[in-house]
Amino acid sequence: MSQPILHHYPLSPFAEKVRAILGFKGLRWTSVIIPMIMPKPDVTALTGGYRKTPLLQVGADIYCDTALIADVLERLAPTPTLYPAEAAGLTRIQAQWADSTLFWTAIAYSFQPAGLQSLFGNQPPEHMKAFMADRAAFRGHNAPRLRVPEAIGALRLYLEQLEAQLADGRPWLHGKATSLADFAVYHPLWYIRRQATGVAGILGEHRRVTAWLDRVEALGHGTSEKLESGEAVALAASSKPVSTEGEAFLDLHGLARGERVTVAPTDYGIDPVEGELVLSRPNEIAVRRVDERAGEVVVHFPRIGFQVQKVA
Ligand SMILES: N[C@@H](CCC(=O)N[C@@H](CS)C(=O)NCC(=O)O)C(=O)O
Repeated sequence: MSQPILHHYPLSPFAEKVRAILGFKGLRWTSVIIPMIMPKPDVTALTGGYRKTPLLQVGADIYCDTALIADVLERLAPTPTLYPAEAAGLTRIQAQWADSTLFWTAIAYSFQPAGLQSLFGNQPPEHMKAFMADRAAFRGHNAPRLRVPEAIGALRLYLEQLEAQLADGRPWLHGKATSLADFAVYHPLWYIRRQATGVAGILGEHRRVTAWLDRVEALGHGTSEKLESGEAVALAASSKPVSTEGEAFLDLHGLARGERVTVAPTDYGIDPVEGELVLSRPNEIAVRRVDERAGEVVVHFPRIGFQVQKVA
């Protein structure tokens, strides 16, 4: 199997979650830097419409959403595992909470005036305007919207709860072994930590949490080499997707393998991807599509958080 390619940009929290998992697993990977806002022509050539960050590409297979990307990296490098026995079940549940509730709380908290200043302070004002307009469209009406006082109140409580989770001196959130929850809880707090002291200071009041954040950061990002996004599209075009023939097919929609469908996130950034449904596992769905530039690709999604619709 070829080296995994991460499509990402430095400031993306969800990308940081994957970079840290790559570091934990000690993997070699290829880094493709993509734009922070639309348009992203090379991303959509690969996905057919999905625009969220990050994406993982392995040849002509494109994996969307970090919940699935974590499982793919686990398949590529089973040890060290993201799912140790002592954390079984709970680690995925805490990760789901962190990727939704904690993430949107951290975003609302970071977008207070002092946070925006430290994120965009040294860039031209048009840049922040374009970013805010892009994200308003991206969020639509479904992403949670907290005002700053509610975000501060919630964040304080969540940090206290995490501090309590670490109170017995355990190094990782679920005990002696690192698990998926460590990476999912880390990335929203990493985003806050990068900001000016006034904003990031809320973390310093929680000593066990900050020591744990240091431990996750110390795992690093593995070893990467750079590639241009156009070259990644060409690489997809010259590769063949992994065959899905003969895989058990879980039918929840009254659909047969090969039917034309759209797959779209149910929360925000809901741009649909159209193709032939070629994979339907309990935890993963995938469509095959043919793109002018990327050729035949299979685009994979986790089941949770996505909806499948038959194309009329
Ligand atoms: N559920 C998705 C969430 C990804 C997400 O919201 N990513 C943000 C960046 S951290 C994003 O896509 N922002 C808009 C963009 O990059 O165009 C995942 O786990 O990958």
